[in-house]
Amino acid sequence: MRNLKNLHFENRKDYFLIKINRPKNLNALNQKTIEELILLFDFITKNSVGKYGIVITGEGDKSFVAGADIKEFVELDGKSSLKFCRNGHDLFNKIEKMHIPVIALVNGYALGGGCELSLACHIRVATLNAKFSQPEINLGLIPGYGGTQRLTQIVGKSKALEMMLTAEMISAEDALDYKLINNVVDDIDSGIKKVEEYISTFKRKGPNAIKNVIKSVNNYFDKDVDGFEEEIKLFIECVKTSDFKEGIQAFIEKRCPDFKGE
Ligand code: DAK
Repeated sequence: MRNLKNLHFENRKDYFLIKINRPKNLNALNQKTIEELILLFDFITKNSVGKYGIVITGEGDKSFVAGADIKEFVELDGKSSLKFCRNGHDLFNKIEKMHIPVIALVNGYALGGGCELSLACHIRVATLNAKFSQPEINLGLIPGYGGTQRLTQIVGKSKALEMMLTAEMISAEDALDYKLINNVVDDIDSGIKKVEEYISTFKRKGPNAIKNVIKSVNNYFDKDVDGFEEEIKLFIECVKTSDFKEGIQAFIEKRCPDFKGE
């Protein structure tokens, strides 16, 4: 993907690395960045052979994403905010539904829309200087990119309400305690090491099973879907793959499976 103004995109061995690249604005998510992310995730969806995950982080050592770009909201009205909401929801739903795992490597502020971006990812690794908050209430708003739903799903009603009603910033260690994140690491270098460990683990699994675990877990939160019934269908889908046969054969032969995604 070329011509990305606000994103740094790297095609690394086994995974894609995306950096939100507006360090002068603490990587605040303006509409242009959201549009670029939508295009990029569409591109990745069609070009992910040989990739086992996507890592999103922020440029610089201070901020993952310090929120939606507040400077764009000066003239916000009902009509424009609907468009903003839809764009953000489209992007974050896309991320949540990706067929390969998406990991947020939170390296500093994850505020408002930044916290919401991390919540849409499947795994969250945070550096010790990370700070999480949903401070929209300070602007007379509520989270507008799915945060009221995903934060509640992830940390439960009490903590979600506390975070959204107080706007307090919480440390990486508190976020771990709340189960908002999966791991805390010292700094960005250990963060990259940690996410690469995840990627190499995912590489050893069957891609169809990975995809169907993500789908099935997402179904739990979809009120229009019977997650149990869907699980049966997704299970049977896995049973029909060559990878399943390979998994069983490898177990019997006491060797590592060689999954091909078929
Ligand atoms: N938007 C725009 N610019 C931002 C920004 C943001 N969210 N956060 C920081 N910046 C800019 C600052 O304005 C400053 O720019 P200059 O003044 O140098 O031009 C530069 O980044 C460096 O920031 P500071 O000088 O403030 O840095 P400090 O270290 O002193 O402070 C800070 C760091 C993170 C504590 C502070 O920058 C801060 O409080 N930032 C704002 C945090 C925040 O409230 N974020 C927004 C959360 S609310 C919607 C959907 C979603 C949302 C809204 C609407 N619709 C669908 C309509 C979501 C809203 C949010 O995300």
